[in-house]
Amino acid sequence: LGLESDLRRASGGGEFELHFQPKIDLAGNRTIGAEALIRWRHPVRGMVSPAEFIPLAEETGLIWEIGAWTLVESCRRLADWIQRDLPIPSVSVNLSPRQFQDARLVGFVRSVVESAGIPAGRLELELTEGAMIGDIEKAVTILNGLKDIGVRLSIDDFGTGYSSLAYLKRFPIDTLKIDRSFVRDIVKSTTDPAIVGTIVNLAESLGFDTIAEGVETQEQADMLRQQRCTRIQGFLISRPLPVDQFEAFLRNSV
Ligand code: G
Ligand code: G
Ligand code: NA
Ligand code: MN
Repeated sequence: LGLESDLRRASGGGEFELHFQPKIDLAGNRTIGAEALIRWRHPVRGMVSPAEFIPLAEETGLIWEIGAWTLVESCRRLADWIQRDLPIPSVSVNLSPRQFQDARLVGFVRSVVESAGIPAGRLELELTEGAMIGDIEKAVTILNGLKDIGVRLSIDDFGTGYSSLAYLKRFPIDTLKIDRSFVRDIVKSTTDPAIVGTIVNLAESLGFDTIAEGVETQEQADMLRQQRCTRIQGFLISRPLPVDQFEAFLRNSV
């Protein structure tokens, strides 16, 4: 309960910050984007993980305000990096299910992109399959509304949810993010390389890109490459970094 009232106070934004985790393409060894991940510097508890407070924010409805802050701040950062010529093609922002289903979403994303003055195609939104189950027609309508703005869309944690192939082909998305559970054991598993290969083939057939998340070792990266997944994100490349360290990463990577 204490955490809930603290979160209510923090939701204005003063105690939050964003860290950025690079996404790279092994093919050209280039940074293709970064995922914005929220951090809460609680005045007493110290750093509180989003794994702890995002579910609470969803339950209490505070997720709208927090998500709004994340989106505005991410776009503001991207605008600044573009203006300063830092080599960062895109920034992605996580949307939780309740944000996705909020009637204000499409209009809000449009206005934030316009205010920030960024090309819409350089913003990506990451959604989980869970956000889109239930009313599929409604989900498709929202996704089309977002696509009309020009933002890119990805399905996060792909392979752990419920999206059937019949639904997947109707989603106007760009990228499948292969869940880290398939990456974790890919070196030793007798099944996971085939699962990853199948997701890559499926994505190709449907016209989507793939990226693997949670890549921690070079061996995992090699196995992913064998399955024709060349885009990766994970501790092997970098942990999520505070802004100044992320900027240093970008400068060192060119
Ligand atoms: O950064 P970390 O791995 O600790 O994130 C834990 C969880 O919190 C992940 O599932 C991640 O997607 C989620 N998360 C991080 N930042 C945000 C955010 O800004 N909005 C939402 N909705 N989820 C986030
Ligand atoms: O749910 P989502 O995919 O958005 O989760 C992002 C979370 O994954 C962040 O909390 C981030 O810190 C974490 N993460 C990023 N890279 C790695 C990795 O290589 N290994 C592990 N275990 N977690 C990672
Ligand atoms: Na994500
Ligand atoms: Mn994920």
